[in-house]
Amino acid sequence: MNRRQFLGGVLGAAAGPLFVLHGARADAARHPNVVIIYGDDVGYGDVGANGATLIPTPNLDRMAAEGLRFTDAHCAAATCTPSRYALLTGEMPFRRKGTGVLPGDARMIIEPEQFTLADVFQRSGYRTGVTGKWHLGLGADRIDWNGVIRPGPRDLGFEYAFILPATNDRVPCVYLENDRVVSLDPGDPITVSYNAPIEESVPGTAYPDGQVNPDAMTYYGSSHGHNNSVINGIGRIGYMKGGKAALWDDESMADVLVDKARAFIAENRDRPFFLYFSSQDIHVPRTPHPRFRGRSELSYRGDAMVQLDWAAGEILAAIERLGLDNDSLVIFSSDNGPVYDDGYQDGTTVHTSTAEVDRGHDVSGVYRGGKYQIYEGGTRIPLIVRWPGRVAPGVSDALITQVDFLASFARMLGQEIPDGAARDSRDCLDALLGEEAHGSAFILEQGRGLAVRRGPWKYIEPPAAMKKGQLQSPPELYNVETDVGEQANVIAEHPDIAEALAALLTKHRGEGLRTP
Ligand SMILES: [Ca+2]
Repeated sequence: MNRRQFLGGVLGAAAGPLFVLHGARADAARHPNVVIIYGDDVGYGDVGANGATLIPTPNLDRMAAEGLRFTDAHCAAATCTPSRYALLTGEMPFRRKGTGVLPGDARMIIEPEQFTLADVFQRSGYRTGVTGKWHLGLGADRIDWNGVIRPGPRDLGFEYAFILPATNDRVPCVYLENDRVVSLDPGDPITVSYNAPIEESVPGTAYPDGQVNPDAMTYYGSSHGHNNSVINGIGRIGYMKGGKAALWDDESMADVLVDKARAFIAENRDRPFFLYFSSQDIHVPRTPHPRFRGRSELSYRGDAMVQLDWAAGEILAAIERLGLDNDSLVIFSSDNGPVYDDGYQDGTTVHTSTAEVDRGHDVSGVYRGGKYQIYEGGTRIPLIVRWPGRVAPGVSDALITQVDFLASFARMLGQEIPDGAARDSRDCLDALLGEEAHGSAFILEQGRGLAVRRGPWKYIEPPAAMKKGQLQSPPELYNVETDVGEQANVIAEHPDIAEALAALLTKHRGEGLRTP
């Protein structure tokens, strides 16, 4: 028994009676299953229920009609790795060095000792699993892709893990199931490099180098930065050798992940489970299965969204088929705001992040900007909560951030958060379940710099200059109720409000948001 298992046992036993769900029916037989269907780079405006008209998302629309749809929900940060770090740890990523977008061979950035969202469930007797994109690093040092790869998700409270190590545009392009590469031929060992091409003398199948041989990128070309090893005709970030039998097939990735999710749900039908279904859709390279091609009017990006909608529908159907509908709280959300061209010539006609609309489709809806940016489009993402018989259908304008999920589910399950852990996670369970309309009094948003939202106001601090001598952008203040598109910086008119919000931001740069 390692330290983690020991702690789990002690804390689990100390938590006392399991069912202390706020307002729950006294005859409730069990904790609800919790499934987070996590889209990747899905914008507020990519979902039909939020206004998309050129991408059909019937399953998500049904989920919204049967559940609670949020209009002011946020991921913690405007890019993948930091946002996912916050979701799982309840800590704002700016507090920890090394939580930027990670290369595919990075060491794990969550320490095994850290308390996680998965721990909340595991310590409450849940079966816990993750299927899909990980992108939080693996291992403690240099990764040997040919052996057992730990620490990993199974050291963070997930019993079962079937993952992409990083992203679908980064090597190695293989699945890991419970700490090992799936279908690896030991005679074709995997080597990964993020610095330079791998030398010929290194054993293992060689793949074309997209910079030397651009014709090898037959699926579609790179528009920027995706031209190292070419796998399945698609240029990737980083170099790999070996592992030919283990390579994933991009176009069947959604099918594979849905199959794993369905199996996990079926295996655990008799006890509460937590599933973090972390889809690769609609991150680049967007490679929807051929049966989804042409289903939207927006080429690969739109079709990948149709595929994600299908995946959400399959998961809901699996839950319904097992008779678990009323026992399952299902969340749909996204890890950060949307992006058009993100490195491939995949039919997206918008190539700059400042343009808002592609062929009549505005990925972030009425909000400004998208992925990477501090404006609302960077972090204001779709959030739907569906729990039939428990969460009344409707629309909520509550201010919500995913960093609060950990404390919210901890309260739902009567779990104590250990001292010093999850220090930015505040309990927003009542808002999540639609029993409270306002949500958090204020939240932080993270892009390159930080912003704070309180009431109608949003203050954006001037980000630190990237280079010496670079022009510092001025601070900004918006009224996001009257100016939802953040067009008019009114800082000159309201210096007092800006000052108060700047002080709030400074205070919480130093201390956690969950002050005792
Ligand atoms: Ca993302």
